[in-house]
Amino acid sequence: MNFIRLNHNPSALSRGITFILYFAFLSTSLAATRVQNSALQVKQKTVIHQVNIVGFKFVPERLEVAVGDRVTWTNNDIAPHSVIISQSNTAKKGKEITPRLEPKQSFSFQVTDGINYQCGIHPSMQGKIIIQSVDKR
Ligand SMILES: [Cu+2]
Repeated sequence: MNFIRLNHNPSALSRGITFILYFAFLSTSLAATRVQNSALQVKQKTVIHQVNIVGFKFVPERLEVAVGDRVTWTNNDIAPHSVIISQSNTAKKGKEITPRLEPKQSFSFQVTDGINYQCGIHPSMQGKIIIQSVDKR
């Protein structure tokens, strides 16, 4: 009797297989989507802009970045320098972005908004970080 009942139920079995195959396909698709998303996040995390400090200048003086990018200042000069927010941003004027950087030292900073900055030791050294629009990337 049991044997007959099993034979009479092939559609339930095939429905089960179909379900398993569908589930396997769905998990694979979801996994692929997750890999793409994490690749995108890694790509966004790795954007680091370099500012060279040389000849009592920030090079480049003007830098376009996206929010979340990093800027690394490296002192390749003979004198110590630092980076502070300049007087044009009254709310954060004088706020330290990097500590005092001796020759060959560098410091990395994650950008949250546009800033005008200057050297904390030599105020005539000026630089600017501008937030670029997302569609320009
Ligand atoms: Cu300086």
